[in-house]
Amino acid sequence: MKRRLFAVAGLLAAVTVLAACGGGEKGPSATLAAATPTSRPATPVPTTSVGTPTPGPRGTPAAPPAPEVKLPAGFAAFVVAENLSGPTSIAVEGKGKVYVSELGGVVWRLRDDNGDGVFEARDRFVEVAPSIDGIALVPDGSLYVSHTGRVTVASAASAGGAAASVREIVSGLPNGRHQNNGLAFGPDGKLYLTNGSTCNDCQESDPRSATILRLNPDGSNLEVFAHGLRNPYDLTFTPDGRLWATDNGADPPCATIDELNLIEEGKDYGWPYSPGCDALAKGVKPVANLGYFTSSDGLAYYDVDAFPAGYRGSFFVAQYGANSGDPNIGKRVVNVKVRDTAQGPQDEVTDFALGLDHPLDVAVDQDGSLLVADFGSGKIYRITYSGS
Ligand SMILES: [Ca+2]
Ligand SMILES: [Ca+2]
Ligand SMILES: [Ca+2]
Repeated sequence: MKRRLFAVAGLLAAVTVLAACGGGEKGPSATLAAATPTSRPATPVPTTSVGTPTPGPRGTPAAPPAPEVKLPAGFAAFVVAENLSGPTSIAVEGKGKVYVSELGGVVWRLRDDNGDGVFEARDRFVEVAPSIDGIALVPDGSLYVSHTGRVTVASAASAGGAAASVREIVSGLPNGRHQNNGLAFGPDGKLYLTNGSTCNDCQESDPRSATILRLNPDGSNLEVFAHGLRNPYDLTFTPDGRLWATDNGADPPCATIDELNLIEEGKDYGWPYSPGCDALAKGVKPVANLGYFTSSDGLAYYDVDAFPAGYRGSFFVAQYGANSGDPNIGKRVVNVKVRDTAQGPQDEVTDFALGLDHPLDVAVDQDGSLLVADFGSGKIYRITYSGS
């Protein structure tokens, strides 16, 4: 394990700070955690997602339970894939197939061919230039890959499991301390892409920095959809057509909270926050306060009923954690319930899965279980609910 982590660290050093961000960059030192995350598209966009989850069998995976993961009563976690080198993002295809990206540039297509809930096989689907921080599937089986400054499309897997062809549709996006991360298709058929700031706290010169971008699926007509987002990481549409995104708050000296935001066209989400360092002082206020230095990254909307009723219509957020190493910050998955009121969306954030080692993405699988990509351990966990 350590050896593999060192390998990842070496890779990250090579990729430099371009990868840094989402997360772990919150502390003062440029450690492995600092140079890591940045991630993920998610899930249930009914009109566009191949992997739109539907309720299904709720069997327990044929894997040993993972007691290190602490969950609410009735839930259990299982390791269903491992030995991944810094998994950053998950996209569910369905029928036992899941794509997982590694920071270094490889995307694997994990297969559960015997339907026991464990991915016992994997195909090397495609390799692109590092660092991958988001992937999204479209119904024809093509996979959109977000990696430093670029978006690459890999067409559906051939018989051997590899992508049949690869083409780059976007290049030259501004990047630096952060880069382009998660991506998702909207109900309008457009591609939405997060693009982080080039710095911790500065005035950007390129209007595409610190934004959510919108573009055509072929890469044309790229435009700024929303701005003032320091490092928007993952985003997802809910069935009502609204767009939501996580955003990583600033490091000291202008430390600000991580956020869940409701993203609307043309709106300013407030960053940079100095002078004053108040994330609530200007721009659209966040829907949820996800805490200081948590590196709130991967985002999934839970719209099925395999979990108890209270979870339907809520969000799960993977919190990578602080690069200060403080185990009490992040390193967990939180659940965010959002309720619409006359005063706007009101939130309730609660811990869901503790004991993780730098989780970066979450995705709802076809059977309603929750998959977690744990960057630090190189594992994919499946979280199920049995009620007992
Ligand atoms: Ca995601
Ligand atoms: Ca299996
Ligand atoms: Ca904000």
